[in-house]
Amino acid sequence: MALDLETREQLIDTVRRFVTERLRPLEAKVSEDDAIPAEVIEEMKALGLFGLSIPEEYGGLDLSMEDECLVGVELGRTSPAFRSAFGTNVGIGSQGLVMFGTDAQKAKYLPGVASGEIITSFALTEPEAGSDSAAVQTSAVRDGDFYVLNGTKRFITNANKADLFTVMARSDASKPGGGGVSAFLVERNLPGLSVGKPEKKMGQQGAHICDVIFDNVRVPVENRLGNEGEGFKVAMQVLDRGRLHISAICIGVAERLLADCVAYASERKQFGQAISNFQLIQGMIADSKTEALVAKAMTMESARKRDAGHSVTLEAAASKYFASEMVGRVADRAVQIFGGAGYVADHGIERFYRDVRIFRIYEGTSQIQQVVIARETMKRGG
Ligand code: COS
Repeated sequence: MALDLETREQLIDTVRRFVTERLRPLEAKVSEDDAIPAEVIEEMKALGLFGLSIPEEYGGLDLSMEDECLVGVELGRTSPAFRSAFGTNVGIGSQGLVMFGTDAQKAKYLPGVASGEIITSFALTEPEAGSDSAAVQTSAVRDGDFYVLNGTKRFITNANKADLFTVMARSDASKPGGGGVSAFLVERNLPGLSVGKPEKKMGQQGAHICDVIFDNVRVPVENRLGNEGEGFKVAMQVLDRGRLHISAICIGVAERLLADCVAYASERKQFGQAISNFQLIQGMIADSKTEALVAKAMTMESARKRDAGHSVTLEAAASKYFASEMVGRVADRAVQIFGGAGYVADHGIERFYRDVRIFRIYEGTSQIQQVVIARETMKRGG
């Protein structure tokens, strides 16, 4: 649902203040501790951040894609690990259920998802199915009123905190591609489900990814999401949406880094004057600003197109491709503008440089976005 302008401004203002006053002062601590303080998570719940995209009837804010992206830009102005805490509930962990769930499934889970009482997670990737996500090997064999799941999922965001997984598993072994895959809502406490240790990562400390192992996990038939064999399409449509959300976060990070660069360059003196007076510094600021504006324009336009009911497979891939590559360049220039101060940990610039690297990889690598963009462009004839 699109918010009226006043409510939208109020929401954005509230999120901006929360980010500035509450989250930014904790960036270094969260990175060091590799954890977000429990009281901050509670404040996020109270603000409704876990339910940004969940329909109002289940207790969420039911934001349109455009409004979610505008909020995403605000959330991007701090360490991306904070967003990750509720990012799966807003995006890939909940949207299969929102788009394809039955009324009974929605009534059972969505109120808890919206409030943050239920943490969700999206389990598609496997050791042998990364970019080639239609190649999932986790099996789901029908046994009466249950499916029995066996296999391993890899790099699953928030798996260590999750109560509910959307799992893509092969329910028809005779069909090797996406057509043999079904989606399931799998509760964490089912016997046979275990979660590995969080991986040690390059960046985004405070956000966690783990293996999820299924050892004869019996999932009730009523927890299948959509029809048998529709799981791959569920996953792809969830990702179409998720890619717009990630684009918005990339834009927010770029805007944050630009503000940091401008502040630093105005204050840092060399050759007897602020380095912001030098045109070679200005050139880097101009390039970063221009690219951030381009990413914002295309992401918001794509979000509005999705809100109008159109397919945005191409536009979401193009937005994510451009925005994630863009923020990589912006972070690189930020290190350059800060110089030695950007390379040491004190200003947090090197942390952002590491944090943004994953944006070019998860929810589809840049190369996969190129594949999707090219295919869709050829389908559309240009
Ligand atoms: N929306 C709806 N349906 C879609 C779709 C989309 N965005 N993308 C694909 N499909 C459908 C296709 O229409 C096709 O249906 P039919 O069999 O009825 O024709 C089916 O799904 C198979 O699609 P396709 O042939 O394109 O599958 P491929 O295996 O060739 O390629 C890619 C799929 C590479 C695009 C996909 O695997 C992908 O996005 N990989 C990256 C996965 C990813 O983002 N992983 C990150 C993990 S989650 S953090």
